[in-house]
Formats: sequence, C-alpha cells, structure tokens
Amino acid sequence: MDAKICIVGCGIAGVAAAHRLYQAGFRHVQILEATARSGGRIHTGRLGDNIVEIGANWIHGPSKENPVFCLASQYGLLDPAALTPENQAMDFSGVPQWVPSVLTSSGQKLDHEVILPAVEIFFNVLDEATEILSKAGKPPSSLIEFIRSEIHQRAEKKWKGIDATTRSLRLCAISVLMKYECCNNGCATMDEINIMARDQYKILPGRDCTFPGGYEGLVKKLMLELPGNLVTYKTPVRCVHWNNTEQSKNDVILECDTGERLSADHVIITVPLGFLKKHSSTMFRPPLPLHKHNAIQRLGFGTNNKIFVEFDSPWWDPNCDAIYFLWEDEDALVDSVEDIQRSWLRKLIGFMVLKPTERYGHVLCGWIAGHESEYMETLPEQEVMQSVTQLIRRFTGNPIITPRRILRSQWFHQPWTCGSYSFPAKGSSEMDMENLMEPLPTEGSQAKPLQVLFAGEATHPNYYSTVHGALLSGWREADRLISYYSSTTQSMKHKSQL
Ligand code: 6YU
Repeated sequence: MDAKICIVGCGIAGVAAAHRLYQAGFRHVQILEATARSGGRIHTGRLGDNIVEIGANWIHGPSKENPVFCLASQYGLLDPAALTPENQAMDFSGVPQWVPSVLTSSGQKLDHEVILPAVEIFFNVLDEATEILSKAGKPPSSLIEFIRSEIHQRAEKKWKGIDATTRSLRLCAISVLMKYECCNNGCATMDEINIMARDQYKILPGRDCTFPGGYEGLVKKLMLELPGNLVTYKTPVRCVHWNNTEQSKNDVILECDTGERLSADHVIITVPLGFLKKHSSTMFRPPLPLHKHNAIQRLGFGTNNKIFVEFDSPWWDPNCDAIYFLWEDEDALVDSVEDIQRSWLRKLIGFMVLKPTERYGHVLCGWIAGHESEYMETLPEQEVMQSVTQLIRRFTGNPIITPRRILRSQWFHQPWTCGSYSFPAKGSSEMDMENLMEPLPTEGSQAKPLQVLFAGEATHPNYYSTVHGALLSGWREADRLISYYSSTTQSMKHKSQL
C-alpha cells in the first residue's frame, strides 16, 4: 500500500496503530516520538535490583474482552495465576481488591470492623449517585457536598448507637476513600468529576494482574513484529499543517523541533490529552475547529503519581496488600489540602505492598494525586524521602523505621505528557469525547478526507485512562484508514470495469 502514514507518539496507541497498519500491508508507516524511548506512559524502571512500574501497573479486567490481556497471554507475558478461568471471572466492580491495613495519625492500627461500614456506605453512594441525581433532574453543583449530605443521611440511619469516636474514624476513612477516588480518576478533587458519566466507564471482569517482567514487555513484543527503523526518536512534532491547499498533492506537513519537515498522506495524533491542553492552539495550522478545541479544554486530565520506597526488611503484616493512612482530624470528608506546601503529604493515601517479595524486594508503592502530587514533583528526592519517613514513623508509632531509597514518578512535569490520565470532568459530556476522536477535516468538508486522525487513551469512550483503551483507539484509527483504502480501491476497480 503506497499511502504514507505518520503517527505522532510511540505510546501503546501509536504502536498499536502502526502494528495494525503494517499487518494490513501498509509499508510507508513512520512513528515520530518526542522522547528517546517507546512506551510513553507504559514505563518499567528500576529501584536497585527490582523492577518498578513508573506508569501503568495493572491489566484492568484481565479477561477475554480485554485485548491487552489477550496479547499478553499470547506472548506468554503473564503468571499462570492470571490465566485461570477463575481469575478472569472475578468481578470487583471498581471496589479495591486488596487486604488493607489502616493506620491512624496517632499510631493506631484499626480493626476492619471499624472501617468496613465506611467502605460500604461510600461505594453505595457512588454507585447510586447517577440514579439519585437523574431523578433530581440536575447534576450537583458540588459532588463533594452531595457525598457529604448522602453519607450523613445514611450514617444517621445505619450507625445508630455507634460511639462518637468510631463514627468520627469512619468519616475520616471516607476522606481516605475520597482521596483514593482522586488517584483512581487522576483528578485533583472529586469536585472535578462529572459523576453523571460514571456509567460511561466499562469495568471488565477479572482480578487485575501485573506483568512479572514489566509492562514494557508488551510494547517490546509488538515492536519486534515491526521493522526496526519504523520509529524516529527524539523528534517532537511542533506543528501539523493540514488542509494544505498550496500543496499540489494535498499532503499534511509535519514540522518538527529538530527543524525537519515531513509530509504524509495521513497523520495519526496519539499525544496525551495533557499535551494537547497545553499545546493544541499552536500545534495545528489551520487551528482546530472550535468544537474540538472546546472538547480538549473541557475533558479532564490530572495527575496521579507513585512514590516507591524500599526497606531492608518489611515492617508491615505479611498478609497485608495495602496500608492506608487515616488522619484523625479529617472527619469533615475532605479530599484536598488547603496549605499544599506545608501539608501536601496528607494527600498520600497510603502504600501498596509490591508482591511477591522475591520479585520486587521489600518495596512499597505510595499513591498521591492532584495538585499536592504536582507540588511533590518539584521537591528534591531527599526531601520527599524525609517527609515519607516521618509520616511512616508517625503512623506506625515506630521511630526507627528508615527506608533504604525511594523513587517517585513526575508525570505532571514530563513535558510530553503533562499529567497522568484523562477523566470525564464536570462540564464535559460524551459528545466531547466523540469530538476529540473525530478525524479532520470534519464530515461534509470537500477537502481530502482523513488528513489528521486522533487516537490515545483519552479518545476511548468506555476505556479511557487505561492501556487497553489506548490500544483499542490505535486499532480504531488504523482500521479507519484500512477501510478507507479498501473502499477507494473497490470503487476504483468498479470504475475501471465500467
Ligand atoms: C492501565 C494501570 N495506571 C498509572 C500512572 C499513569 C498511567 N495508566 P502515551 O502517553 O503512552 O503515548 C503518547 C506518546 O506521545 C508519548 O510517548 C509521548 O512522549 C509522545 N509525544 C507527546 N507529544 C509529542 C510530540 N509533540 N511529538 C512526538 N511525540 C510526542 N492504565 O491500564 N493500568 O494500572 C494504569 C497508571 C501513574 C501515568 C496509568 C494505567 C494509564 C495508561 O498508562 C495510559 O492510558 C496509556 O499508557 C496511554 O497510552 P497512549 O498511547 O494513549 O499515550 C494504598 C494503595 C492502593 C493503591 N490504589 C491506587 C489506585 C490507583 C488507580 N489507578 C491506577 C492506574 C494505574 C496504576
């Protein structure tokens, strides 16, 4: 196939698009990548001798419908436990899948019975929110106010006779869960979320699993099936000149930071929504149509970072999967801090225990979202380590716990990502996502069709924010071009027969 197709960005969406096109016989495919590596937000790093996932961690919903799971199984990248029918059938519907240990700011360890009613009430409110609000006929002006009012009403009924201390601890636990939801959605506060779009995200069955050899193994396997020179690294695309009426061939011209100018018949843009939010007004000439520009600005893209902390030996219970930090003065249901510089660490929800130890060592992975997370990125690593050490000492009541080393992600300040992942923000709608993925020129135009196509996690209507969403979006745009060329070839054949 002669068409020249340039793909901007070598994350999983870009690799998936190239793979599909190459398999369909397109031989003039090129990926331009700003950084020196493939994978984008799939990034397996090292902490000492152990591997750590700086970006994506799990296959969310590892079951037959999930193409990442299917590819990873075919390539032999998963543990046998993840492949069992039982694992694939498990359904958690968004509720955390771990055995938690909850520590408080006065150094207590809380019993599960204290906390479980809070978990139940919180997820019930979220699950029922769309129905309640649809009946009410209008979205809430503040999701947090809605949650506060629902929780208080339900707690009034369900927690009758509960002593004031337990009641207060349960409300503090809801603050932890709200911060957890910020990590899950990649938002700064739950007030940013469009709760009416909660059903838009489709949860696939299966207990989330990881890649024993690292998530990047998936990208490497796909790339092995492509020609070695397909990707040009360290080549950021600065401007996409489309609808090029001066060009006799009507090509799209890509202007790169390196000074190079490349022409193509079609360009597939897979850069993160965070990058588009910051640069789309200068990245396209002519500028993007208003509805597309508005979609980029309205959809949400936020920060969720990890802080990996390694210890010489474990101080946590061997059976625990996650350690949560509950601040005993947060019973007012809060998910963000007022004085970020002084109190950013309050936003860290806790740590996940990386298992098995033989594979990961004695390493915990902390989670922190929002503006507090963005501020954390600006601090020297040593300062983050000191703050985390003090926090762990306070919550465990053990004054001598000392980490060996830490590693944190810095997704907000990564210039080609500008955050972690997308979410349906308050004020956005499903239409915005459709507008975001719509190719240029838009339908009805007389100009050459499919000049610029859009893929990437933020363009998937049901699986945004995930690796499988990104992969499917890459396949979707490749298929759009494949069917365009198969239909034009068909009609040319038809014409020549007449
Ligand atoms: C998933 C998961 N996951 C954690 C974190 C992050 C993400 N995701 P890419 O960005 O990959 O590629 C674009 C490329 O374009 C890139 O290479 C750029 O360099 C390049 N580029 C940009 N501008 C350019 C230009 N101008 N010119 C040329 N090139 C340019 N997904 O399925 N499972 O576990 C997670 C997670 C920290 C940051 C994730 C996860 C999201 C995916 O990583 C993401 O959707 C895709 O990789 C995107 O691919 P793409 O191709 O679209 O874009 C106590 C305790 C308990 C713990 N509980 C915590 C709950 C947390 C819940 N969240 C979990 C999510 C995680 C861990």
